[in-house]
Amino acid sequence: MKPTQQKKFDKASFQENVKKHLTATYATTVENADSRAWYLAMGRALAELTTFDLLETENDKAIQNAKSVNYLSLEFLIGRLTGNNLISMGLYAHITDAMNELGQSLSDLLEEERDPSLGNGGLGRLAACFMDSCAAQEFPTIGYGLHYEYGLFKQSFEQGHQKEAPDAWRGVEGYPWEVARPEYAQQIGFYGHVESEFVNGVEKRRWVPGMEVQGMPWDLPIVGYESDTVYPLRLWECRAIAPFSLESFNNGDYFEAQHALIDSGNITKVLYPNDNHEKGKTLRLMQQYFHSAASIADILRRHDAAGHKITDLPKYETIQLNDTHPTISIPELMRILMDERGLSWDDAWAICTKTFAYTNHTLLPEALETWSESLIQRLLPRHMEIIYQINHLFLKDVRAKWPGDVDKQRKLSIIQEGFHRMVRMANLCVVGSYAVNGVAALHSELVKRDLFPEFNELYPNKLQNVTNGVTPRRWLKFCNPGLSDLISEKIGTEWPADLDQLTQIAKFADDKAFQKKYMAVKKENKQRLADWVQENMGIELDTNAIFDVQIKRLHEYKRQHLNLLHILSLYHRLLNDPTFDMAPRVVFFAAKAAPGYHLAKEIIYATNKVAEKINNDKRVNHKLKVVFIPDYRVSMAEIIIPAADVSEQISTAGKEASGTGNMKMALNGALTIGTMDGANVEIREEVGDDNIYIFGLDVDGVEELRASGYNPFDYYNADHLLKASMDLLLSDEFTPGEPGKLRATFDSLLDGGDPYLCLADFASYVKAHEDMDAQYRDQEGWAHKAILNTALVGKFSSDRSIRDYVNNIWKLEAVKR
Ligand code: 26W
Repeated sequence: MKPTQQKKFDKASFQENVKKHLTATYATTVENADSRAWYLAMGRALAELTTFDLLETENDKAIQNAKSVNYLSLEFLIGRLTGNNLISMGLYAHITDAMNELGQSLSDLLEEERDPSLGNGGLGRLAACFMDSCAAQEFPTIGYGLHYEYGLFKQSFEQGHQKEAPDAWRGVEGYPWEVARPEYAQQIGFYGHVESEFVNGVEKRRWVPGMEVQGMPWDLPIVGYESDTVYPLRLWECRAIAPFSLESFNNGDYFEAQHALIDSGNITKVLYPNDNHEKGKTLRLMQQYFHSAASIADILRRHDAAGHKITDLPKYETIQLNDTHPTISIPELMRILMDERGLSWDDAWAICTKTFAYTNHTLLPEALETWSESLIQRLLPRHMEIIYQINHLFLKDVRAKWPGDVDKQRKLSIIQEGFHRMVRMANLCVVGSYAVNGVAALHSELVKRDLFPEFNELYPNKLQNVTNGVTPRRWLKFCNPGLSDLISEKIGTEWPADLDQLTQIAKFADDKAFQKKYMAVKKENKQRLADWVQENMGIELDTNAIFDVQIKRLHEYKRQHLNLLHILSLYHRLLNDPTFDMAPRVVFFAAKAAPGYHLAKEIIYATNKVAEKINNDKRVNHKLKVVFIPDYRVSMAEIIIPAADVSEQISTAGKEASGTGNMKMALNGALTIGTMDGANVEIREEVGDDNIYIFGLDVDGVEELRASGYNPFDYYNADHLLKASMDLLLSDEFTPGEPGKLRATFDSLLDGGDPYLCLADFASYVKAHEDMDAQYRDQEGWAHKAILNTALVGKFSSDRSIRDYVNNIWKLEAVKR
């Protein structure tokens, strides 16, 4: 290992610095400071240490002369930074001690940090794990994102209904880990027109924007695990260019002039809360272009500053597009290369198509982005011209490959014809990138087979797979210190940087003493969660019960309502079948619904109502409880995941691209109940069939059932338990005196056609749960399986994912400092 912050750390000067910040930055005193002020002052003092390394990394000639990856993402769901950075810096124990001497408990101070929730779910959290793994392995990296003023909304429940509130994550004091970089600010244009002139007989086009804003970068430090390398996560904030309108200001029309300021502030005001659903809003396209233009300009600034030739761009920079959200980067780079740098179309295109790579994260049709041609034309007239030209040349290739096949042209065209012409961003990405990848083996196969089969023929080898992963630093070492210590006792302390080493604990799977310790840690983690629930929700839980966990965005395809049907079936059996027995169980949910997703909100409401009744029903509640934890976020996941016995990964086969919560829970020793979907397939390969509970239709089964004409009523009428469970939703059982209040969920499953086949998978899901229940009663057998889950999921470290990107796509090398 390289020298770390540990060696340089000087406790006394650190403590002085904390005290200085208390007074100079936060205007309080050691005597008067509250926990929040202490946390902020400590955060600033720590951030200073990383800023120093950030600048050193930035100025390192070896890094400037190496190839870097630029990870472009509209979302980075980083979670709290303080605890994690302390681990990476190797200073956790030192700071605990230093703060203790100042009369402060580090763990209490860490609780003062608000989560920067700058993402919706899987895609944003993956980007955060990837930054951690790039820095840990010292691959030159910059993350480019947006500095939203408001992150993902805060969720609360009122009489069971989801309520949303704004999330001002920086607080009034600002976020201690961020540093503004005004010297790297950029100007970004919108609207306007295109002019053309002829130079030596060659037409030159030039965009004259009608409005300009400023992109102000804020850097967050991504600290390499136990190394001095710190790479930036650069987040762009949109501001008005001052003086915003000198003319109206001078005319005394102060408020008119302020208008421009208000409008430009809007662009990065708030994160769009839709997950897997595209809405086509103008402001969203403005966010996307603002993000792309600022990031591309910054990449070129660095490239120029290092003294590299523009034609060498692909040698030094690769740009990874996190889904299609930053696609407009492709025509933006073309525009700059041609209109501002004077390159020919062919030279510019050769650079672009060696620089961009694209990751697809979803096959859901409603999530595939298209933008109306007329909107792009108005907002970005020059980019629309470039898109036409890209399409024109691309369709020539299509015609050459499939002469006379008009259907192929229509299907592959970047422009979708129709009354309103639309630009298909995924097609633009595939055409403009040198590599395209899915995020799990099954998903990548479906990308080739169903989404882009013709592209796969046209560009063999462009379509690849990189299976997702999660960072073991945050998702084991930091969030589960008990298990981490137990592992380190047995196999040493190197595993967080080399997760495959966990296989060495497999040999203890039958070691009774180890099993006991392992289960004791699980019990402590369950107690920690139970305490949280008691304190924040007033529900008392028994830690001997099975902790059965489903935590993810609420979406029909993820089938939280199938889980709800299972709960209803248990409730029904407990009340009506005297021969029925079950191990005590607590079913946990945590999930936000997109504010405009009506049915998702109805499912939350139904689950809350069912929970309310069951948790207060003396007849069953020593056996069954249901807890819907509000405001799911990274810091909540850090408490829930280590406490999970059962991990629910129950999407309809073919719908979940990968999942990453499945990996986090298996790593922390939960047994998965899951369908043959996403990365579940690979988790099963790793842990073995005996250590996972697979149920339901697979992709082929789903297809066959649909082809034969799926009718949910057939299942409803044929299965007594299913019918009885569902009918509970129609009665007033959970909404006394008001029958029918939960019928939206019921109706979606019958009259609504059950688009995600919950009823078809119900019986097999119930059976898998019965098998798990039986296994839980044999605690030694359960421990054996849980330990093997921890031991055998090393593959799902995001370090491995990043190495796959590096070796198969980015082709770059680590720079060890
Ligand atoms: C434009 C609206 C929109 C917003 C977000 C469309 C699509 C998205 C994301 C691509 C949705 C998403 O987060 N997908 C998830 O990506 C994870 C990381 O690869 C996967 O593990 C999940 O399976 C996938 O649902």
